[in-house]
Amino acid sequence: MRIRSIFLMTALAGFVLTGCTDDDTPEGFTTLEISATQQTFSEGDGTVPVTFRASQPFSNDVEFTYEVTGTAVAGEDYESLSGRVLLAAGSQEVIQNIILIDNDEVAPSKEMTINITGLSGMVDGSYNFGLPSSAVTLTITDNDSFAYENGILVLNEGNFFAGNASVSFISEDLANTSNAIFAENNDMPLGDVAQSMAFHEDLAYIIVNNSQKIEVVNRYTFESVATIATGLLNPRYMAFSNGKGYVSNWGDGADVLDDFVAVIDLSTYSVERTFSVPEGPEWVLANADYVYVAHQGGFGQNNIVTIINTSTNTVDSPITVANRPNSMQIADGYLWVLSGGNPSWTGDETAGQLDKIDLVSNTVLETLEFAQTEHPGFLSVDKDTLYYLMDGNIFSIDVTDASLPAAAIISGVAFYDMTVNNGMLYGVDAKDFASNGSLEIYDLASNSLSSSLEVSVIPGAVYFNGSFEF
Ligand SMILES: [Ca+2]
Ligand SMILES: [Ca+2]
Ligand SMILES: [Ca+2]
Repeated sequence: MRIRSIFLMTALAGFVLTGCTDDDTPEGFTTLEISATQQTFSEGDGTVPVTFRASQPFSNDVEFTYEVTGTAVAGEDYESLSGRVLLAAGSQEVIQNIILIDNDEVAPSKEMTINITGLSGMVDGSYNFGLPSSAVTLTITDNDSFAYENGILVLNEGNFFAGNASVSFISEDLANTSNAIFAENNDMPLGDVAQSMAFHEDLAYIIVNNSQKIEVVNRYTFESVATIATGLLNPRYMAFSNGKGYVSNWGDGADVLDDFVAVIDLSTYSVERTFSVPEGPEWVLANADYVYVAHQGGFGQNNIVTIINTSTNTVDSPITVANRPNSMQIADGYLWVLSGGNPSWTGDETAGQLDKIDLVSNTVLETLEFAQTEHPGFLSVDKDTLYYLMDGNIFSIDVTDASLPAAAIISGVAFYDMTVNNGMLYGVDAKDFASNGSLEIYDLASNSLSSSLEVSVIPGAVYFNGSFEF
């Protein structure tokens, strides 16, 4: 608005001085113009030349006067300017250098508009200044990023009762690994047994199972935002629906009747209510108004997926799958639930199973059964392909396949967890569960190992930030 009113005043002044009504820049007028070589610069570009030009020279030194407006701040985004630049006698042009400041802060793009306000110091005759009043707007883009903005996050469980859970960050080019980024940025340890991590907007929610808490951090800086330490008991996994968090809790592992899902108010970072659910709620997944809770069974066995309707705040009838549902994914517009079946040590060994479930009616559409001694886990998805781990082998199945694959795509891995992301498979190897584990990255185009990186004690889950998010 300000620029426009100056423009209008200049126009009126021009009219009064000359009485001319039919031409923007009639004969005898002097025009003043400002221009830059381009419109957009990075804050790291250094010096940006801006050219001030008069349509005629003057017989003595004169000065352009100008003002700078916009979101860019003098002294922070560019070195302060005097608002005047000398045009030497006989010259028509002068360059004013704008020195951009390359700071370390992550910030949105800034704009600076340089507007000529006049010309002063003419001693030789009078001049009529014509239109238009000239301004140039520069956009200054940021060149900084948060420490963990682009890369891989590995959650390391740590040992039970050792309080040595941690988060590792691996840089975008895989060249640098920082272990313990939570402790590093918050001057306190993460806690005891980090079970899982969930993301909502710019925040990461780290579920620290045996500390009975959730640490909330900025996912790109890992600086603490809040700790949710009340109302949880053996928390496992978290998902988000209708602006709230849903956390599965075993309660007391020995009590089959006290299991629950805690609802987290994301503005106060507190448990606002709970839903009582059957034993052993584990993996949670949100879609539309539903939170699906897979009941692996805690220390026992269970075979259902509980559905919480987050718009009506009710628990709908559960979906029955096979024993020990351990992972869920959405692919091809359906919910896929992988059940491991009961392992042989239970004395009641049962087969694993993959169920395809309609996300609207919440009914099972298709079931693929494994053999009784086959116990798959870690269902992962990449586009229309599902992946799972079984007996140290990785299998893949297309969402349209009518039967389970006979052959593995990768063999002989020792993964404690895995996930697939953008054509790469990320498996974590907990080794001897005492020394540092590793992140093993496989290229799924060739099904071959592409990188192996040391992380920390008992790596149990892999997540992605920024350019790694798909
Ligand atoms: Ca910078
Ligand atoms: Ca910056
Ligand atoms: Ca319980």
